[in-house]
Amino acid sequence: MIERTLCLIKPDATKRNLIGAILSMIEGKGLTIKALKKLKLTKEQAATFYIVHKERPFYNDLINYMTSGPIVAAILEGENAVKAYRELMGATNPENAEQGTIRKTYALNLEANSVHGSDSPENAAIETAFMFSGLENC
Ligand code: YYY
Ligand code: MG
Repeated sequence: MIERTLCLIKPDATKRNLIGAILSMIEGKGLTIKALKKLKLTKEQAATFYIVHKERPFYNDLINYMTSGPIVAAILEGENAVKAYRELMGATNPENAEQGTIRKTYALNLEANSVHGSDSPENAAIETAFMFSGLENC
C-alpha cells in the first residue's frame, strides 16, 4: 500500500552538512520526497511534537537537543513508507543499528541519532499535519 511518513533530519546531521547524503539514501531506497523544508523548532514546538514522551526521563534533554540547531522536515511517500523508512533509519540507539542504515552510518549517539521517522501510519498523519500545511504538501 502506498503510504506517507514524516522524516526529520536532526540538528547533529544538519550541522555536519549531511542533509544531501541522508536525502540521497532516502531516494535510493525508492521513497519519494513529497514536501521538504529547513526550519528551527521553538521549545514549545519541540515539546508538542514529542508530547508522547513527556513522562520519559530523557524528555527535557530531547527538547533541548531538538532545538539546538536547524532541522529538515520531509514528507516521504512510497510502498509501506512507514516501515520502509524505519528500516532505513535503523535502531534508535546507533550501536544497535544494522550496517547500511542511516543511524549506523551517521548517528553520534542515542540522543544525537540524526533522523526521526513516524512509527505508525496514524502518527505519520499527525506528524505531517504538524510540520506542513496543505499548501506545502504535494
Ligand atoms: O522513534 P525513535 O526516534 O527511534 O525513538 P523513540 O523511542 O520514539 O525516542 C525518540 C527520541 O528520543 C530518540 O530518537 C532519541 C531520544 N531518546 C533518548 O535520548 N534516550 C532514550 N532512552 C530513548 C530515546
Ligand atoms: Mg519514535
